[in-house]
Parts: sequence; structure tokens; C-alpha cells
Amino acid sequence: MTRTLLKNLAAASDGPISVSGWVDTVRDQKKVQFIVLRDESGAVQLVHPRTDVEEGSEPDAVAATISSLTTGTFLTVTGELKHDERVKLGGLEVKIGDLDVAALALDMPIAEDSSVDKRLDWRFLDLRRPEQNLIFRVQTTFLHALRTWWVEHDYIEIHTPKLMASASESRAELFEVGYFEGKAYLAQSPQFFKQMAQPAGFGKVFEVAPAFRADPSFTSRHATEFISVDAEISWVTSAEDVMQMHEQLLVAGFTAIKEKHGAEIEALFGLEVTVPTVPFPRIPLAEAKQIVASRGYTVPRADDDMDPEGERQIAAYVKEEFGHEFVFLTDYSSSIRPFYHMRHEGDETLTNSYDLIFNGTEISTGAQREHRIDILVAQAKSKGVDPEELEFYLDFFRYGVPPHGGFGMGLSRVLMLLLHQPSIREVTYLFRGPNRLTP
Ligand code: AMO
Repeated sequence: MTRTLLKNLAAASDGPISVSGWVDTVRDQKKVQFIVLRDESGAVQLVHPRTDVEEGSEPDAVAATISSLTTGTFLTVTGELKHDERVKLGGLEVKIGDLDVAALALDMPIAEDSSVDKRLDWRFLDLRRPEQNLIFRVQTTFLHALRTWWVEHDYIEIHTPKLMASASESRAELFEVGYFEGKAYLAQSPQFFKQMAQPAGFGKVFEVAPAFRADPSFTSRHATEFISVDAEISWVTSAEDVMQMHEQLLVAGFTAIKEKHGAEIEALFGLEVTVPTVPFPRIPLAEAKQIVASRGYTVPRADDDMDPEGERQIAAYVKEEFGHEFVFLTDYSSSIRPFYHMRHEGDETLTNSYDLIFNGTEISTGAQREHRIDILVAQAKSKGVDPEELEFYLDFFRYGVPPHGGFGMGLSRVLMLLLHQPSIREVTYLFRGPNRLTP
């Protein structure tokens, strides 16, 4: 008999049925036994009235198997489905006919209240929680919606190499790996090679792929390996064009999430998904810092960037003032931006760039890129980047190139902030950090 997913039982008619999943709980009573079975789609109560309760009756093999079941055991049951309003769990139950144990589980090493670290040690068990299952279905829907949007708008998907000969962002966070007789570096971003698609004449490209940063910090928002969602487009006239693409893309992603999972997210996380309205608010960084200061918080960073508390403060202001969960902070100082960001016409000190803040945390950086080779080389030099190391990249700009721009966005940051999770550890399939390489 073919297997029925537990979420489809409500619509199935009474009669023979086969279900598979893992044991959530067993209630082993004298006359009747109950199993709550879970699968990837839901839960159901299985019932077995014991046949060995009368004195002198035959041994009940099914009852003996049920008594030996442990939480977490995967099994298949064929039996009779019966809708019955009195059953608390979904108003139906399956009377066990045959029970086939796929693999008996050892005692569970974690519980709901175990620490994050312990749960990550046993991530495959932690992922059995319905909340975790939903997180990854939300992620699937989100990426599907982004991909659909890109494909419908004629973007080309690219896969850039993750083994590199040089740094793609700051040298400070670079992982070095042995590469035959020499060495290589893990890509911190697809930056250079997504830009390469512009002189390649591809027009509009996207990539969803891992990025690696040797960042030793233990914050809730940093991983050493994360999925970077990137796009890069030709013929932009400013970062504004990139922001417009970015916000439309997010609207498509959030609309799909709300439509498909809005009710479940409300039930499991107690949250209502808000589809953002466009345009998202835009505030120049300098102005944002003044606003934050007027709220009584002075961003302490000497390097001019927003710090996490500053991000929370500006987000609170935007929420109060515009009722919006997103804000583009624009016009970052050249001093805190990479050499490839285009600077303002007539004001070298500012870049044509932005950070996107969602619910109080940065999820993305975007910019128009400098495509004029002389200026690009000068900017690289002024940042202490040796142009000789970048010859392959600089060549992209020597044989014709359109003006272009794009963004990079951390996938797990979006999910963490959307679902109000305390850390990206909760929304990453297998988290990688300074002290975590397993499982
Ligand atoms: P940036 O370095 O700001 O920009 O990274 C872009 C986005 O990637 C995510 N991110 C991270 N997520 C988890 N752990 C980390 N250690 C981590 N580092 C970054 C963040 C961040 O906003 N090349 C540019 C993008 C561009 O201009 O197109 C870049 O990499 O969400």
C-alpha cells in the first residue's frame, strides 16, 4: 500500500491506510496502547487495543512490539483510518494492523530545553521539531520565489568558484587552504566573478552559494560559512537602481512566504508575516546617525559605521515613523567601503552604496561599482590593495564594460529576522563557527 503523508489524512476517507514516520510518544496502557507518530508533514495518533488482556488469551505480538518502542524510532504502520471527533489530535486515528520497525532508536540525547550547543551537536534530532521543519520549508519557498522572479526578469544563474587565488573582500577574514604545491583561498563573496558577468555581456546575473569568512566572532549573526544571495546587473545609473531591484525581489519572496506559510508561521512562531510595501524607506547613513543620536544613543564606532545598537535604533525609528520593517541606509563613507564601490561624483568621501537593515539587523550590502579602470586602480591603491594581485579582475574593465551594480545578502540573516529567531544557528541547516566543524 502506498504511504499517505500525515497532513493528508484529514482529507482521506475511513478505511485501509499506510503511514510512516517516527515515534513521538508511546502511551502503553493496560488495555489499549497509543503512539503519537510524526512525519515531515504532521502528526497522528495510532491506537492498538490489546488482544492479550483476557486470561488465557494468545500473546499479542503487536502489543509486545509497541511496548518495546522508543521515542524517535522510525516505523511504518498499515491499518484502518477512522475519523473521530473525540480524538484531540486532528480528530482522527489509525488503528494499527501491521507495524514494521525500520530502525529502533536509542534514548534521545536532547530535549526541547537543551542548550543550543547541545542541540547543534545532535542537529539531525533537533531538526525533527516542527518549528525547524517549517524554517526550512520557508527557506525553500523564499529561494524558489527569488529564483522565479529572477528567471521571469531574464537573469542568468551563475556558479562562481569558491577556490580563489586572492581575497575577494577584506584580507582579514580570509581562509587559506593548501592547494597542491601552493595555496588557495576560500571565496568570501562571489564579488569579482559576478562582476565579470558584466563585461561578459550577460546583463543580469544571480547566484545563491556558500561564502566563507574567517571571522572569529561568536555573535548571533556571524557564521564562518554562510549562504550568500547575490545579484549583479548592467546599466545601473546609481545604487538606487540596485535598491529598486532588491526591494521588488524581497516583496516577491515575502509574498510567497506569507501565502504559503503565513498561517503555520502564526501558529508555530506566533508571528504575522508582513509583506513590505515599496519603496522601502531610504536614509543616508549620516542622517541616520543623527536620528539615532537624537534618540539618545551615540554610535561609538570611530570607523563611522553603524553598530548593532545603532541598527536597532534606526530600525525602531523607521518602524515608528513609517511602519516599515526595512530601511536602506545609503551613502556610506568611502573610508569604510571596499575599493570597488563607486564614489559620489564630486565627493570622494561618499560611496554610491547601501546597507539594507531588516528588523534591526543588516541583511545586505549593495552598491554601484566603479567601472572606470583608472579610477578603480587609484581607489585600490588608496585602500592599500596591490593592483598587481588583482590583474585578472582589472582586466574585466579594460576591454569594454557597462556601468553596473548589485548586492550580496545573507540568507540565514533574512530567515532569522523574519522568524524572530535569537541566532542564525537556529535557521542554518548545519552551522559553522569558530568552534564548530561538526556535525
Ligand atoms: P558584505 O560583506 O556586507 O558584502 O556581505 C553581504 C551580506 O552577507 C551576510 N554576511 C554574513 N552572514 C553570516 N555570517 C557572516 N560572517 C557574514 N558576513 C556577511 C550579511 C551581509 O549583509 N561583496 C559584498 C556585497 C556586494 O556589494 O554585492 C559583500 O560581501 O547579511
